[in-house]
Amino acid sequence: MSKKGDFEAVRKDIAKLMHQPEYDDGSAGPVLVRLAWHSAGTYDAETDTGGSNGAGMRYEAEGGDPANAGLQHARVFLEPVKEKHSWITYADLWTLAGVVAIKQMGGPEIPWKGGRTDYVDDSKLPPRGRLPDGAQGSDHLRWIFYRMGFNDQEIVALSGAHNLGRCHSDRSGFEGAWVNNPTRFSNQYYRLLLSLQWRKKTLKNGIEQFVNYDEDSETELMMLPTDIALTQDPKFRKWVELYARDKDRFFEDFTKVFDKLVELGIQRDENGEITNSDNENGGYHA
Ligand code: ZEM
Repeated sequence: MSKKGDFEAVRKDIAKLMHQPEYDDGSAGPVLVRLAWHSAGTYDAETDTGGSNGAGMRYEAEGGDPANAGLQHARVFLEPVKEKHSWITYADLWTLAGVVAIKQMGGPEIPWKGGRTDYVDDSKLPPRGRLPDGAQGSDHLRWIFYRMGFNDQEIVALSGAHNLGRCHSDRSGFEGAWVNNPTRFSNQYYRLLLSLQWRKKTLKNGIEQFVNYDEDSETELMMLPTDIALTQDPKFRKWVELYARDKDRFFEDFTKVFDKLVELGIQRDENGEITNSDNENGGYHA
Protein backbone atom coordinates (compact mmCIF):
# COMPACT_ATOMS: atom_id res chain seq x y z
CA MET A 1 0.00 0.00 0.00
CA SER A 2 1.30 3.41 -0.90
CA LYS A 3 0.14 6.84 0.12
CA LYS A 4 -2.92 8.05 -1.78
CA GLY A 5 -1.77 9.94 -4.84
CA ASP A 6 1.73 8.44 -4.92
CA PHE A 7 1.63 7.73 -8.64
CA GLU A 8 5.41 7.26 -8.66
CA ALA A 9 5.00 4.12 -6.56
CA VAL A 10 2.36 2.84 -8.97
CA ARG A 11 4.56 3.59 -11.97
CA LYS A 12 7.35 1.52 -10.44
CA ASP A 13 5.10 -1.48 -9.91
CA ILE A 14 3.71 -1.26 -13.44
CA ALA A 15 7.26 -1.15 -14.80
CA LYS A 16 8.08 -4.28 -12.78
CA LEU A 17 5.32 -6.35 -14.35
CA MET A 18 6.36 -5.53 -17.92
CA HIS A 19 8.61 -8.58 -18.17
CA GLN A 20 6.35 -11.64 -18.67
CA PRO A 21 8.41 -14.58 -19.92
CA GLU A 22 5.33 -16.77 -20.46
CA TYR A 23 3.36 -14.20 -22.41
CA ASP A 24 3.58 -12.81 -25.99
CA ASP A 25 7.13 -11.80 -26.94
CA GLY A 26 7.94 -11.87 -23.20
CA SER A 27 6.18 -8.59 -22.49
CA ALA A 28 2.92 -7.24 -21.08
CA GLY A 29 3.72 -3.86 -22.65
CA PRO A 30 1.81 -3.98 -25.94
CA VAL A 31 -1.45 -5.26 -24.52
CA LEU A 32 -1.27 -2.61 -21.77
CA VAL A 33 -0.95 0.07 -24.46
CA ARG A 34 -3.96 -1.37 -26.24
CA LEU A 35 -5.95 -1.37 -22.98
CA ALA A 36 -5.23 2.33 -22.48
CA TRP A 37 -6.21 3.07 -26.08
CA HIS A 38 -9.47 1.12 -26.01
CA SER A 39 -10.44 2.57 -22.64
CA ALA A 40 -10.20 6.06 -24.15
CA GLY A 41 -11.05 5.43 -27.81
CA THR A 42 -14.81 5.17 -27.26
CA TYR A 43 -15.07 8.93 -26.93
CA ASP A 44 -17.62 10.88 -28.94
CA ALA A 45 -17.02 14.61 -28.91
CA GLU A 46 -20.52 15.58 -30.03
CA THR A 47 -22.37 13.84 -27.19
CA ASP A 48 -19.42 13.94 -24.76
CA THR A 49 -19.81 10.23 -24.04
CA GLY A 50 -17.25 7.43 -23.70
CA GLY A 51 -13.57 8.01 -22.92
CA SER A 52 -11.27 6.69 -20.21
CA ASN A 53 -13.11 8.20 -17.25
CA GLY A 54 -15.29 5.59 -15.54
CA ALA A 55 -13.34 2.51 -16.69
CA GLY A 56 -16.48 1.08 -18.23
CA MET A 57 -14.59 -1.89 -19.66
CA ARG A 58 -14.93 -3.61 -16.28
CA TYR A 59 -18.53 -4.31 -17.21
CA GLU A 60 -19.97 -6.60 -19.85
CA ALA A 61 -21.60 -3.84 -21.91
CA GLU A 62 -18.17 -2.46 -22.85
CA GLY A 63 -15.76 -5.24 -21.80
CA GLY A 64 -17.73 -7.77 -23.82
CA ASP A 65 -17.47 -5.74 -27.02
CA PRO A 66 -15.74 -8.10 -29.49
CA ALA A 67 -13.34 -5.21 -30.23
CA ASN A 68 -12.05 -5.60 -26.65
CA ALA A 69 -11.34 -9.34 -26.92
CA GLY A 70 -8.04 -10.20 -25.22
CA LEU A 71 -7.82 -7.08 -23.09
CA GLN A 72 -8.69 -9.11 -20.00
CA HIS A 73 -5.02 -10.21 -20.13
CA ALA A 74 -3.98 -6.60 -19.58
CA ARG A 75 -6.48 -6.12 -16.78
CA VAL A 76 -5.29 -9.33 -15.06
CA PHE A 77 -1.64 -8.18 -15.28
CA LEU A 78 -2.63 -4.98 -13.50
CA GLU A 79 -4.73 -6.54 -10.76
CA PRO A 80 -1.83 -6.99 -8.27
CA VAL A 81 -0.95 -3.31 -8.76
CA LYS A 82 -4.54 -2.33 -8.01
CA GLU A 83 -4.52 -4.57 -4.93
CA LYS A 84 -1.32 -3.01 -3.64
CA HIS A 85 -2.34 0.58 -4.38
CA SER A 86 -6.07 0.26 -3.79
CA TRP A 87 -6.59 4.04 -3.77
CA ILE A 88 -5.91 4.30 -7.51
CA THR A 89 -8.93 4.14 -9.80
CA TYR A 90 -9.01 1.67 -12.67
CA ALA A 91 -9.50 4.56 -15.07
CA ASP A 92 -6.22 6.10 -13.88
CA LEU A 93 -4.42 2.76 -13.64
CA TRP A 94 -5.22 1.69 -17.21
CA THR A 95 -4.22 4.97 -18.80
CA LEU A 96 -1.08 5.25 -16.64
CA ALA A 97 -0.11 1.66 -17.52
CA GLY A 98 -0.18 2.57 -21.22
CA VAL A 99 2.07 5.56 -20.63
CA VAL A 100 4.51 3.57 -18.46
CA ALA A 101 4.59 0.68 -20.97
CA ILE A 102 5.44 2.99 -23.87
CA LYS A 103 8.31 4.48 -21.89
CA GLN A 104 9.56 1.05 -20.75
CA MET A 105 9.62 -0.14 -24.37
CA GLY A 106 11.88 2.72 -25.43
CA GLY A 107 9.20 5.20 -26.36
CA PRO A 108 8.74 8.81 -25.35
CA GLU A 109 7.81 10.11 -21.91
CA ILE A 110 4.17 11.04 -22.25
CA PRO A 111 2.71 13.54 -19.79
CA TRP A 112 0.01 12.00 -17.64
CA LYS A 113 -2.32 13.38 -15.01
CA GLY A 114 -4.52 11.41 -12.63
CA GLY A 115 -7.91 12.07 -11.12
CA ARG A 116 -10.22 9.91 -13.23
CA THR A 117 -12.94 8.17 -11.27
CA ASP A 118 -14.52 4.75 -11.56
CA TYR A 119 -18.03 6.08 -11.34
CA VAL A 120 -20.08 5.06 -14.31
CA ASP A 121 -22.76 7.41 -15.53
CA ASP A 122 -25.38 5.32 -17.32
CA SER A 123 -26.26 8.14 -19.67
CA LYS A 124 -22.64 8.34 -20.81
CA LEU A 125 -22.06 4.66 -21.55
CA PRO A 126 -20.66 4.30 -25.05
CA PRO A 127 -22.54 2.01 -27.41
CA ARG A 128 -20.53 -0.79 -29.01
CA GLY A 129 -19.03 -0.21 -32.43
CA ARG A 130 -17.08 2.94 -31.59
CA LEU A 131 -13.63 1.35 -31.98
CA PRO A 132 -12.06 0.99 -35.42
CA ASP A 133 -12.36 -2.10 -37.62
CA GLY A 134 -9.05 -3.15 -39.17
CA ALA A 135 -10.75 -4.61 -42.22
CA GLN A 136 -11.88 -1.15 -43.40
CA GLY A 137 -10.25 1.74 -45.25
CA SER A 138 -9.51 5.45 -44.92
CA ASP A 139 -13.15 6.63 -44.88
CA HIS A 140 -13.78 4.45 -41.87
CA LEU A 141 -10.65 5.72 -40.09
CA ARG A 142 -11.76 9.32 -40.58
CA TRP A 143 -15.29 8.56 -39.46
CA ILE A 144 -14.03 6.90 -36.24
CA PHE A 145 -11.22 9.32 -35.34
CA TYR A 146 -12.87 12.59 -36.38
CA ARG A 147 -15.67 11.61 -33.96
CA MET A 148 -13.08 11.76 -31.15
CA GLY A 149 -11.75 15.08 -32.43
CA PHE A 150 -8.57 13.91 -34.17
CA ASN A 151 -7.30 15.08 -37.57
CA ASP A 152 -5.46 13.22 -40.36
CA GLN A 153 -2.00 13.86 -38.91
CA GLU A 154 -3.12 12.61 -35.51
CA ILE A 155 -4.66 9.46 -37.02
CA VAL A 156 -1.34 8.59 -38.64
CA ALA A 157 0.67 9.41 -35.51
CA LEU A 158 -1.60 7.27 -33.31
CA SER A 159 -1.35 4.37 -35.75
CA GLY A 160 2.38 4.27 -35.02
CA ALA A 161 1.45 2.29 -31.90
CA HIS A 162 1.38 -0.66 -34.28
CA ASN A 163 5.14 -0.77 -33.82
CA LEU A 164 4.08 -2.71 -30.76
CA GLY A 165 2.54 -6.09 -30.22
CA ARG A 166 0.72 -8.41 -32.48
CA CYS A 167 -2.61 -9.65 -33.78
CA HIS A 168 -4.09 -12.86 -32.40
CA SER A 169 -6.40 -15.09 -34.43
CA ASP A 170 -8.45 -15.84 -31.30
CA ARG A 171 -8.96 -12.13 -30.51
CA SER A 172 -9.35 -10.02 -33.66
CA GLY A 173 -8.98 -12.83 -36.21
CA PHE A 174 -5.91 -11.16 -37.73
CA GLU A 175 -2.56 -12.85 -37.18
CA GLY A 176 1.03 -11.72 -36.61
CA ALA A 177 3.19 -8.72 -35.75
CA TRP A 178 3.81 -5.54 -37.73
CA VAL A 179 7.56 -5.36 -37.04
CA ASN A 180 10.38 -7.73 -36.13
CA ASN A 181 10.92 -6.37 -32.64
CA PRO A 182 7.38 -5.71 -31.38
CA THR A 183 8.39 -4.76 -27.85
CA ARG A 184 10.60 -1.86 -28.92
CA PHE A 185 8.85 1.43 -29.62
CA SER A 186 10.16 3.06 -32.80
CA ASN A 187 9.10 4.39 -36.21
CA GLN A 188 9.84 1.06 -37.89
CA TYR A 189 6.15 0.52 -38.68
CA TYR A 190 6.14 3.53 -41.05
CA ARG A 191 9.43 2.49 -42.64
CA LEU A 192 8.15 -1.01 -43.35
CA LEU A 193 4.82 0.29 -44.64
CA LEU A 194 6.77 2.16 -47.32
CA SER A 195 9.73 -0.11 -47.97
CA LEU A 196 8.26 -3.62 -48.16
CA GLN A 197 6.01 -5.20 -50.75
CA TRP A 198 2.68 -6.01 -49.11
CA ARG A 199 0.48 -8.63 -50.68
CA LYS A 200 -3.04 -9.58 -49.72
CA LYS A 201 -3.44 -12.89 -47.95
CA THR A 202 -6.66 -14.63 -46.97
CA LEU A 203 -6.29 -16.42 -43.65
CA LYS A 204 -7.91 -19.79 -42.92
CA ASN A 205 -10.73 -17.99 -41.10
CA GLY A 206 -11.49 -16.01 -44.27
CA ILE A 207 -10.05 -12.73 -42.95
CA GLU A 208 -7.89 -10.70 -45.34
CA GLN A 209 -4.70 -8.97 -44.24
CA PHE A 210 -1.48 -7.90 -45.92
CA VAL A 211 1.78 -9.80 -45.48
CA ASN A 212 5.44 -9.70 -46.36
CA TYR A 213 7.56 -12.81 -46.13
CA ASP A 214 11.28 -12.31 -45.65
CA GLU A 215 13.29 -15.25 -47.01
CA ASP A 216 16.43 -14.42 -45.04
CA SER A 217 14.88 -14.25 -41.60
CA GLU A 218 12.04 -16.61 -42.52
CA THR A 219 9.56 -14.31 -40.87
CA GLU A 220 6.25 -13.03 -42.06
CA LEU A 221 5.20 -9.55 -41.03
CA MET A 222 1.68 -8.22 -41.40
CA MET A 223 -0.35 -5.05 -41.95
CA LEU A 224 -4.07 -4.52 -41.46
CA PRO A 225 -6.10 -3.13 -44.37
CA THR A 226 -6.41 0.09 -42.30
CA ASP A 227 -2.59 0.29 -42.04
CA ILE A 228 -2.21 -0.10 -45.81
CA ALA A 229 -4.91 2.56 -46.30
CA LEU A 230 -2.53 5.08 -44.69
CA THR A 231 -0.17 4.65 -47.64
CA GLN A 232 -2.89 4.81 -50.29
CA ASP A 233 -4.63 7.97 -49.17
CA PRO A 234 -2.43 10.95 -50.15
CA LYS A 235 -3.41 13.04 -47.11
CA PHE A 236 -2.42 10.22 -44.79
CA ARG A 237 0.61 9.15 -46.81
CA LYS A 238 2.49 12.41 -46.42
CA TRP A 239 2.52 11.86 -42.65
CA VAL A 240 3.61 8.23 -43.05
CA GLU A 241 6.52 9.50 -45.16
CA LEU A 242 7.44 12.15 -42.61
CA TYR A 243 7.37 9.75 -39.64
CA ALA A 244 9.33 7.11 -41.61
CA ARG A 245 12.21 9.52 -42.10
CA ASP A 246 12.00 11.54 -38.89
CA LYS A 247 11.82 9.43 -35.74
CA ASP A 248 12.14 12.44 -33.42
CA ARG A 249 9.18 14.12 -35.07
CA PHE A 250 7.19 10.90 -34.70
CA PHE A 251 8.04 10.67 -30.99
CA GLU A 252 7.09 14.32 -30.50
CA ASP A 253 3.76 13.99 -32.32
CA PHE A 254 2.96 10.64 -30.73
CA THR A 255 3.53 12.14 -27.28
CA LYS A 256 1.03 14.91 -27.94
CA VAL A 257 -1.59 12.70 -29.49
CA PHE A 258 -1.43 9.93 -26.88
CA ASP A 259 -1.75 12.56 -24.16
CA LYS A 260 -4.79 13.96 -25.98
CA LEU A 261 -6.25 10.43 -26.30
CA VAL A 262 -6.15 9.64 -22.59
CA GLU A 263 -7.57 13.08 -21.74
CA LEU A 264 -10.60 12.80 -24.08
CA GLY A 265 -13.77 13.84 -22.27
CA ILE A 266 -11.89 15.07 -19.23
CA GLN A 267 -12.09 18.68 -18.16
CA ARG A 268 -9.64 20.07 -15.66
CA ASP A 269 -9.43 23.29 -13.70
CA GLU A 270 -6.27 25.39 -13.47
CA ASN A 271 -4.89 23.05 -10.77
CA GLY A 272 -5.36 20.01 -12.98
CA GLU A 273 -8.32 18.76 -10.92
CA ILE A 274 -10.97 17.03 -13.00
CA THR A 275 -14.16 19.04 -12.88
CA ASN A 276 -16.53 16.77 -14.76
CA SER A 277 -16.12 13.37 -13.10
CA ASP A 278 -19.44 11.97 -12.06
CA ASN A 279 -19.03 10.81 -8.53
CA GLU A 280 -21.13 11.60 -5.50
CA ASN A 281 -23.18 13.96 -7.61
CA GLY A 282 -25.28 11.94 -9.93
CA GLY A 283 -23.13 9.06 -11.07
CA TYR A 284 -23.32 5.73 -9.37
CA HIS A 285 -20.58 3.39 -8.29
CA ALA A 286 -21.35 0.46 -10.55
ZN1 ZEM B 1 -4.47 -1.28 -32.72
N1 ZEM B 1 -5.02 -3.14 -33.26
N2 ZEM B 1 -5.81 -0.49 -34.05
N3 ZEM B 1 -4.03 0.61 -32.09
N4 ZEM B 1 -3.22 -2.02 -31.37
C1 ZEM B 1 -4.49 -4.30 -32.75
C2 ZEM B 1 -3.45 -4.41 -31.84
C3 ZEM B 1 -2.86 -3.34 -31.23
C4 ZEM B 1 -6.59 -1.21 -34.95
C5 ZEM B 1 -6.83 -2.58 -34.92
O1 ZEM B 1 -7.86 -3.09 -35.60
C6 ZEM B 1 -6.01 -3.48 -34.16
C7 ZEM B 1 -4.55 1.78 -32.57
C8 ZEM B 1 -5.34 1.91 -33.69
C9 ZEM B 1 -5.90 0.83 -34.37
C10 ZEM B 1 -2.43 -1.30 -30.51
C11 ZEM B 1 -2.48 0.07 -30.28
C12 ZEM B 1 -3.26 0.94 -31.01
C13 ZEM B 1 -5.15 -5.42 -33.34
C14 ZEM B 1 -4.88 -6.86 -32.99
C15 ZEM B 1 -6.08 -4.91 -34.22
C16 ZEM B 1 -6.99 -5.76 -35.09
C17 ZEM B 1 -5.70 -7.28 -31.79
C18 ZEM B 1 -5.45 -8.72 -31.41
O2 ZEM B 1 -5.77 -9.59 -32.21
O3 ZEM B 1 -4.94 -8.95 -30.30
C19 ZEM B 1 -7.20 -0.28 -35.88
C20 ZEM B 1 -8.12 -0.62 -37.03
C21 ZEM B 1 -6.76 0.97 -35.54
C22 ZEM B 1 -7.09 2.21 -36.28
C23 ZEM B 1 -6.15 3.07 -36.63
C24 ZEM B 1 -4.14 2.88 -31.74
C25 ZEM B 1 -4.58 4.32 -31.94
C26 ZEM B 1 -3.34 2.36 -30.76
C27 ZEM B 1 -2.65 3.04 -29.62
C28 ZEM B 1 -2.33 4.32 -29.64
C29 ZEM B 1 -1.50 -2.19 -29.85
C30 ZEM B 1 -0.41 -1.78 -28.88
C31 ZEM B 1 -1.79 -3.48 -30.30
C32 ZEM B 1 -1.08 -4.78 -29.93
C33 ZEM B 1 -1.82 -5.46 -28.80
C34 ZEM B 1 -1.21 -6.76 -28.40
O4 ZEM B 1 -1.90 -7.48 -27.67
O5 ZEM B 1 -0.08 -7.08 -28.75
